[in-house]
Amino acid sequence: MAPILRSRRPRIALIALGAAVAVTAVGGGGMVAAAVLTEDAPPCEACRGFVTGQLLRDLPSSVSSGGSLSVTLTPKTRTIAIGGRKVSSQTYGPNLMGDAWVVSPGDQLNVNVRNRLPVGYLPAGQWADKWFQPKGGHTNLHVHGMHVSPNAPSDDIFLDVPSGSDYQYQYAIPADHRPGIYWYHPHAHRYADMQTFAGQAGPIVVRGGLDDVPGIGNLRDRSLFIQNTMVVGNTTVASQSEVPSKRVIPVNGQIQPKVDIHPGESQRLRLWNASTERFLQIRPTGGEYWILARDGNTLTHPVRSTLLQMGPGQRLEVLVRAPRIAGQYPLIQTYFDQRPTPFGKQPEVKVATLSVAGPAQTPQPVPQNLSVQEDLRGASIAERRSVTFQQNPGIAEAYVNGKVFASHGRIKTVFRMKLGTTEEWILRNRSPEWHNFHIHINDFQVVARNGKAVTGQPNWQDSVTIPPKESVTIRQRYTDFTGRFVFHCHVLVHEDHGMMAAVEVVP
Ligand SMILES: [Cu+2]
Repeated sequence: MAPILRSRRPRIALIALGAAVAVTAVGGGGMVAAAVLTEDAPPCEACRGFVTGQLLRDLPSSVSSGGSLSVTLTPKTRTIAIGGRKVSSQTYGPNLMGDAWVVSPGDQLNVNVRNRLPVGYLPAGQWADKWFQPKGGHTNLHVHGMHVSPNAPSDDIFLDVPSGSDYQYQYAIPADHRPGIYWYHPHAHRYADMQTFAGQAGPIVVRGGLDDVPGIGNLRDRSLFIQNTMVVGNTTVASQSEVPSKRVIPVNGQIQPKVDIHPGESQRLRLWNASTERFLQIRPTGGEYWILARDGNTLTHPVRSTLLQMGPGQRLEVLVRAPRIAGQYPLIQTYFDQRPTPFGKQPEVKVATLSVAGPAQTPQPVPQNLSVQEDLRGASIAERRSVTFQQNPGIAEAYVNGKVFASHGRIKTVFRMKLGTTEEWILRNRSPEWHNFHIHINDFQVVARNGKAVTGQPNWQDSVTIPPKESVTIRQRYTDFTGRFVFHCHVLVHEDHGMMAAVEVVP
């Protein structure tokens, strides 16, 4: 997505220790300046009342063994800690995010969802309009980005798990599943936004891929599960109830944590944008960054980047090489103008800090060959289709090709794609606001933007940002699974207001 950068930049001051910056030789020919950096990070109005600046904690995880992983999720109201503050919210467990599930290709993943959400619950500030009638604590589960069957008891998001009931999901992960990072969250229509915003979300890691690349697999790896939420008093409130400057961007349930790293050290960062609506454009203020994978697709070659961009739902794996000078280097979410309302203006804010300290390490080369990717740019196209995202903010409706999802309770299947074929879709944003197209089960390759061909290495992802009035062309091949699933905007409040459509892969 195109960066929207405002002119204001934090000031970086080099403070020499003593009269001059002392330069010291380190092992292997690296040089390190014995100095500290300070950074003028933008103030964070929403961070007041939270503990900030703690060391990033590791994610609690559940790890498969012997070819299977069985876990239980119990969504309910409980008291959790966000940034050191005790808060009431509807979560899967004692943290703002659920445990990370670590699995391998070929594993069986079983998830017992025990829905204990309160019936008739609406978070403070949630509009009780026709979209959010307090009819009951409905939920279900989606494994975002995973290539698994869309049919129950696998990734069927049409399924309803009402409050008080249990459901056993069973996901057979194919033996050739792409290694990488994915996530899980509820997908019950009209409830996805409020439940995900409250903390019902968690990471999934499929082993392999980059783990086996020399120069990457041996690095210290860090997970940053980035969410958005808002606290008033001692409870989380609805996503739409206040302006963005009052919302926080928790990372692993912490506020503005520190990622500790040695001068010159390389680390592998796994980044999730598990927020319900934030378009992240994170600008590091120190170190060098290379994108290694996007949405569970390992790139063929790493791509050097000065801005880490992820629409809501997207993930990046990144190699960071720390600066050789010790200091605090904020990772800053740049100003973002998401839509033409006061709710759409999102201020610049620090998300985390790269905290560089300790003995210097000799910088290591970045591996250049990461994977082999399929390229659909030469494929024969069985069908061409058009998807248009539109809105009518006046009546809080959002549309795919002029229709709201489940109009009058009826779910219409808009496209039927033939198993094994390749299709090309043009995705258009006809509204003044950003959207993020996401489709379940099969990833796609972005082949053009605004009609201009995308060149270079194949660009595979499961979600793509579409700026206002722009278009994106994708190609997708339907493999392994028949059945019905959905595509939608991953700004979850748009999905809940109708910007979703059902499709089916047929034999
Ligand atoms: Cu949208």
